[in-house]
Formats: sequence, structure tokens, C-alpha cells
Amino acid sequence: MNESPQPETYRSGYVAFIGRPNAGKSTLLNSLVGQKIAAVSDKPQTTRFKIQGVITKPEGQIVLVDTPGVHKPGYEMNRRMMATVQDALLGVDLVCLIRDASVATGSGDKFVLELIQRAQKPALLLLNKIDKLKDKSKLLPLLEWYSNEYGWAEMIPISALRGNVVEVLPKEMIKHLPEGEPLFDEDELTDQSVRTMAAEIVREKILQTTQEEIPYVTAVVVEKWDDEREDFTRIHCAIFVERASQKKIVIGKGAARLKEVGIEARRDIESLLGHRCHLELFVKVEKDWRDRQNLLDDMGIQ
Ligand SMILES: Nc1nc2c(ncn2[C@@H]2O[C@H](COP(=O)(O)OP(=O)(O)OP(=O)(O)O)[C@@H](O)[C@H]2O)c(=O)[nH]1
Ligand SMILES: [Mg+2]
Repeated sequence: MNESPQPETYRSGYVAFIGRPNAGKSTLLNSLVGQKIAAVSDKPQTTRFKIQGVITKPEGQIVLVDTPGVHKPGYEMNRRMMATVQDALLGVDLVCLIRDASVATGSGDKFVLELIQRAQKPALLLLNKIDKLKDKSKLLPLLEWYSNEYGWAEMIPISALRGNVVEVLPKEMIKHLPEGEPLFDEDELTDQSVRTMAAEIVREKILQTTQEEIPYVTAVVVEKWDDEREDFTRIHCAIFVERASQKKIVIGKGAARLKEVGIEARRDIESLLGHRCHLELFVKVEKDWRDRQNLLDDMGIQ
């Protein structure tokens, strides 16, 4: 008999990245998608809204959903960020708990675990930053604790920055997705517009060059975007802070900091657009913007 081989089952679905701030969720998103689509920094609460990244493989398609790090909300902005986490937990097919394995377990980790226990979704535990662990046996108590707390589909030590996450993780994720057609075109890597990504690039550069409260009180909005020619874009961004003293810090002595941010951001935006751009940055003081609904709406922090 001449039986034709059964076609492999194609699977597709949504996979949420959930975890504490700074655990490496956005770094992992960028690594897996193979392009920088989310801002990354060593400051907690870098991600402020949901960012989707698409991976298309012969055996299936994964829509990764990066979310803000779980923390206690103090402002309306932070309440919105936590609502994003809850929405993602409800709307996805698979959850990945991303945990920084190089830091001790705290009450925040227990809270994240409770969110996952309540959602009752298939879940992978990804113990991240193992490159920082000199002694890998330190993973054992963590693995034991987590395995007693939830029925993980898999527990995988990873380094979002190094190693073979790209080969290993997508295959593992696809196994747990439902059968289905692709949800996005193969060449669509993210749901973010280039404008949003440009604003996030500017914010990332500010986060990377400032300390203390500045990363928390800074927001960036594209106020003008002019594709003057096919190969040249003129961009005006407003940088919001809450007080005049913070504006001084962001601008820096002799405008040195703002200049540095502008140079670095322009380089990244040009590589995103694939052509030259002119980037102008203005710093504006907007008191209490983190508690103002209409400003948050305008900033895309939904
Ligand atoms: N050594 C090491 N550092 C990592 C790894 N993954 C992420 N980082 C660093 O951890 C910091 C936080 O990374 P992010 O990807 O911004 O973390 P996040 O979980 O998205 O943080 P929030 O958006 O604030 O919730 C950055 O400085 C990364 O470079 C890793 O595997 N190893
Ligand atoms: Mg992030």
C-alpha cells in the first residue's frame, strides 16, 4: 500500500512572559524574535505596556506577549501596568514564569507564583541569568521549591543573553499550543508601530544613563513624525518628567546628557528605519503625569 505521510500538526498561539521587574523578560523576547523590539535596562519597571513578538517556525507560530514586571502599584500608571499582566494571563495559551535565578526568593516572587497558580494555565518555569551563577547547584533548591508549588509543564534553566535559548525554547513552547493556523504574516515580527519603538528607544537611552527616580518619572512621546523623503525622516519627541529639577538632570550640564541620549537613540532609530533621520528632543515638565488618565492614554500606557 502506498500511504502518504501524515502532515505534521501545525500549532499556533499566545505565550505570556510573566515575572518580577528586571527578571529579563524583554531581553528574552528580543533574543527569541531575533530583533530588538522591546526596551531593556537594568532599572526595574522598564516595560510599561504589552509588547508582542512573533516567531514563525515550520511546525508552528508563537506570539510572545511581554508584560510589565509585577510590582505593587503606587500610581495609576502602575495600576494599568498590573492590569496588563492580568489580561495577558487570561488571554494566552501558555504562561512562562521568568525568574532571575541569581537573586534570593522574596515576597514578590511568591506573589508572582500566586498569580500563576490562580490562572491555572499550562506553564513553563524559566530560571534566567544562570550565566551569573558560579555554582550551578544553587539552582537545585529553587527547582525543588517551584516544583512543589505548581505543575509546570517544564522547568528550564536559561540565559536570555547567551546560550541556546533560540534553539530550545520555541520548540518547547509550540508543544503546548493548540492546533491552528498562523495568526500573523511570517514577516511580521511585532505589533508595535515604528513610532512607538522610536519613542521606546529614546526612553531606553534615558533609562540607561540616569539613576534614582528619573527612570520612573520619564515618559517619551513622538509629537511629530515627518517622512520628508523615502530615505529621510524628521522626528520630534517630547520627554516628560514631573519636576523642573528632573528636567535639569535629563538635560545635563551644558545639555551633555540630552545630546548623548540623542546621538545613541538616533543611531538605533536609523537602524530600525533603515535610513537616516533627524531626531529632536524636548524636555517638558508635566506634574503628576503618572496619575493623569488622558496623558497615560496619549502615551499609549493603556
Ligand atoms: N547576566 C545576565 N543578565 C541578563 C540576562 N537576561 C537579562 N539580563 C539583564 O537584566 C536586566 C533586566 O532585563 P530586562 O529584559 O529589561 O528585564 P525585564 O524583566 O523585562 O524588566 P521589566 O521590564 O522592568 O519588568 C538588563 O540589564 C539585562 O541585560 C541574563 O540571562 N544574564
Ligand atoms: Mg521588560
